[in-house]
Amino acid sequence: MRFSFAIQTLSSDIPSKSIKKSEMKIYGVYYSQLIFLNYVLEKYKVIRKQFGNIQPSDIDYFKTILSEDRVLTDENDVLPFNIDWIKNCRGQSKLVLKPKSTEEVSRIMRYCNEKRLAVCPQGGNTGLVGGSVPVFDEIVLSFMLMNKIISLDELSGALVCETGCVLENLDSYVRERNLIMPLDLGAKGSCHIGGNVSTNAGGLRLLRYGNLHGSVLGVEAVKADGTVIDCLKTLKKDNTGYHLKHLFIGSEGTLGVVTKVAIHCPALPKAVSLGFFGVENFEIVLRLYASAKSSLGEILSAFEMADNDSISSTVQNLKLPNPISDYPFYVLVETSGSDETHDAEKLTRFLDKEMESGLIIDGTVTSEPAKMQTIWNLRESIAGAGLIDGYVFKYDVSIPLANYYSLVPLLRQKLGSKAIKVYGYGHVGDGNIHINVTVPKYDQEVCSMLEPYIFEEVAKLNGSISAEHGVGFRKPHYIHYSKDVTAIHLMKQLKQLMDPNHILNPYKVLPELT
Ligand code: FAD
Ligand code: 2HG
Ligand code: ZN
Repeated sequence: MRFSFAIQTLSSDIPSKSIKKSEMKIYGVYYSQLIFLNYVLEKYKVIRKQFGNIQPSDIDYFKTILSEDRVLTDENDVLPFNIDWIKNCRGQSKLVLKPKSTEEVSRIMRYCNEKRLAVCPQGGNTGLVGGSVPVFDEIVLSFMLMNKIISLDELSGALVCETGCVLENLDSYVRERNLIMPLDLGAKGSCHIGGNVSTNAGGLRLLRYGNLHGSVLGVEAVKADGTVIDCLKTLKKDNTGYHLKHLFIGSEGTLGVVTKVAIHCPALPKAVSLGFFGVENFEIVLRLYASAKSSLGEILSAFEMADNDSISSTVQNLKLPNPISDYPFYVLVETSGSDETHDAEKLTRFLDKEMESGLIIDGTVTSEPAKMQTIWNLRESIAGAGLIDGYVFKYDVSIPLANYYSLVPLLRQKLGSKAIKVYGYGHVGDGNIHINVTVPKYDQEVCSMLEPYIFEEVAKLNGSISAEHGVGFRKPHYIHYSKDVTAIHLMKQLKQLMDPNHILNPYKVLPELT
């Protein structure tokens, strides 16, 4: 089992009512240090739309649907739901609702639609593009209490569960029954399956099991007007008309609220081995990928890379061990199969061959769970390590492999001493690189040097400005770098059809709707 990145849960950090604001901590950071987040609206120059304002009578109505303890209005209780994981976005919501059933979600949505009250659906709040937190006073609809497993067909692997189940809990549950979840990510200890579906999360197993458009068998969702859409099938094949479930996969809470998920869980691999290698340059990373695909074939389950700054920052900032010495680039290769001796031998043969060829300078191969965990933990912790430096500009792009790493040196040159570090790491097997730029604190000048420059460069290279984290609040005005005007128009028409009052997750995904 891999470690989770140590993300504090929302509830553990919620301050008690008696505590002074200056002493309050959100995600382990003092409130006073979060004051800069007040500037989020100024930073992004967004204007509140003509939604209704929450009245005391609305709160009273919600209390008739939910028990009183599931209607949060106290400023201290609501604050953590307003702040995103990278502390870039801070909303101003005054109300958090915690439904326990689809019926409650439906009644809430019907009422909000009638009153034109805007809603921000929130899962584990680990999203990295500001989509999970309100911008103004949208009502936060939190799914943390919708966390029941409904059924598991151990033969077909079809798992049906409520939207707020934490990914890691689901993985532990199905592992006990010789299955695994088809996705895995560093945020697994906190993210919800509904959040994963709503973002079409990728992660570390995508190379092997494909993306959620393939693994999700069905969803139940609630439309903006409260209508429950039942597409909760567990069949692998069902060609009766339009595949509506896909509308909810990756639409980031703008087309509907996902309330239940049916997902296909593959068989638990009997043998897993992991290699961690040091190499001289990025060209070699690509040559190793080609070689791994051909030598390891069907047992290759992950091929990840990280540059030196990614690993050294993580080692230094989080005091984690690096099992090998210092190298310009690192490659992580995982195999998953059914025969331990055969699979480990294959990986060792690959290592021997490529050490002899000179592509790999140093490396370690292991099948020991504790050692594999140490290596995965190092890789998964890169995302959070940069936050220790102050603030991180995060870009999540896919670029055809020949130019996969090309933006990192370009950005280093462009930013010079304005950045503490610029580093690149990611899912080579999926053509997805994460570029992180760390600075002491959020800086508008650095932001303007990065955006839209980075998106222009990605477009020139025929890439996508978001490979897995989505568009959220941070990128709607850049979506045209990856979507043609006709596609954006159709997306707007779909939004109009599904949510005519635009109350669901406003200011997110789509550029200005009017
Ligand atoms: P949230 O952050 O709460 O919400 C994300 C979006 O989905 C928001 O727009 C929200 O409105 C919407 N939403 C949430 N629940 C629902 C619902 N039930 N119905 C409708 N809309 C909803 N992402 C990857 O793809 N791959 C990775 O490898 C990866 N690694 C990560 C590692 C770390 C350490 C962190 C912090 C994040 C990582 N992420 C990764 C990003 C993030 O974890 C994923 O996007 C995840 O799927 C979000 O799930 P969540 O439950 O936290 O959703
Ligand atoms: C990962 O692959 C995540 O580690 C997070 O997608 C990437 O934080 C990031 O930039
Ligand atoms: Zn990723």
